[in-house]
Amino acid sequence: MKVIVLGGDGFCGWPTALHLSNLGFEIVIVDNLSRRNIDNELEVSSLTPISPIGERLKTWKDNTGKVIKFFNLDIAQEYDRLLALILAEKPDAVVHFAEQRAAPYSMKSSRHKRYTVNNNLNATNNILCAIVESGLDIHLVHLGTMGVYGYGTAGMKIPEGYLDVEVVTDSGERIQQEILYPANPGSIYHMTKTQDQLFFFYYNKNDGVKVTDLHQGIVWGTNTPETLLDENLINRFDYDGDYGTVLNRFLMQAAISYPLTVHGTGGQTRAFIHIKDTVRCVQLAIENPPPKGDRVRILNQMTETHRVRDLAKMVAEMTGGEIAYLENPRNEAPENELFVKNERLLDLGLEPTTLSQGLLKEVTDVAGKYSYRCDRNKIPCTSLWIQNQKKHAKETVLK
Ligand code: NAD
Ligand code: USQ
Repeated sequence: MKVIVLGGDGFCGWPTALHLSNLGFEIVIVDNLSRRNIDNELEVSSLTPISPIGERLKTWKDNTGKVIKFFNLDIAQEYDRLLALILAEKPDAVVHFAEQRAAPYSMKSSRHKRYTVNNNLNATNNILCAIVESGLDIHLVHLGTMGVYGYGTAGMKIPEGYLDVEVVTDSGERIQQEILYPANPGSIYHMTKTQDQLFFFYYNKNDGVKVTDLHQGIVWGTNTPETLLDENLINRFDYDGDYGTVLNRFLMQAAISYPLTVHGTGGQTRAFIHIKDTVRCVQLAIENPPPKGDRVRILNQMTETHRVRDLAKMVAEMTGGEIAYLENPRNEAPENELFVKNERLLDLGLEPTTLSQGLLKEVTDVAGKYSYRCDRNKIPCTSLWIQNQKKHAKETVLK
């Protein structure tokens, strides 16, 4: 089976490409290396020393004998090259990771908002257009986010994509309907993911494109068995205030005795999944495509939910670290409950890696080992959600 991995040089895409290659899938990576360029823009580096893509692929071949092809291509801008690649490679599936994925980065300025919208929406539309124009029966597997739902529920479990509703007509008749769960994005980045959903809905309805949308929670951890084969294969570990996600940030902060940066009261509850489970979920999604003619299949790709302050306490107790409760730079509910249905991936065979199994190992094996590479100045979250907060911040700096 041949799979094109769009965004295959990134945090989720790289270990997924190796995992699938190891299983015998024929893999083609497409990436414009924009994530590496954003590191240059922000003047930060992954905590782990990631090798150039050419070095990564050579090391993989040297270690396993398996060849992964690579094309440097901007899927949001270079439609003709994308179409030509699809026609030449004729993949059975395309996995789409290639979007700007950090909420704080998307909120930094108008330029960052516009880049995120242009990049993400054009990327998704282009790949769907190219699949249709190719005339090939390709299964598109997209990495969406739990954030499309917002994080509040009326006490119910968030269903896997679709919500049963009942409407009452003027004549009093009760009609049952199934609708996409109402979108409730919390950042410009999350908004692009809610719009991706409508692209999938439309191209599936109009052109019969087979789509699986994986609504993934926050990914934690770093490595998979494949990325551990050689230091040149190591996965990236983002810890900075824009790209670092909460649990990996806490693990790194604990490793360098930096007070854990809890936003507000830390009452935000979020969904989590280990990177080892991400790659397995993508495999399960590829191996179980929806039948031709079925609607978009949506799976909630998460294994646990946790409150941010509970995570901070867990990490602090494990490592003897301190917690700092900071003013929240984001515009989000200070406290929320979160209940999520995730039976469909479990039914396909996912066996979750839990926090209790992997947390301490991650602190020592990765965060501790590479802590010498950390730039402490890059830890604070400086991207503010509200414009007048920004004005205020500028004035404060000027004083
Ligand atoms: P990442 O930024 O590490 O990887 C994305 C990759 O896509 C990068 O290598 C980047 O260079 C590439 N890319 C971006 N725009 C491109 C374009 N126009 N053309 C070609 N390549 C392009 O992000 P990640 O953490 O690996 O996330 C991958 C996907 O998973 C994203 O869509 C993200 O929304 C989703 N996701 C991530 C997480 C998480 O915690 N990391 C959680 C839920 C969902
Ligand atoms: N937070 C802290 N301290 C920090 C960093 C974050 O308290 O140092 C808080 C944030 O305020 C937020 C929560 O932790 O309430 C999660 O923040 P995050 O940066 O870990 O995650 P988020 O911005 O939601 O984005 C990440 C990925 C994104 C993915 C999303 C899945 O970057 O690509 O879509 O997780 S989900 O959260 O389920 O929508």
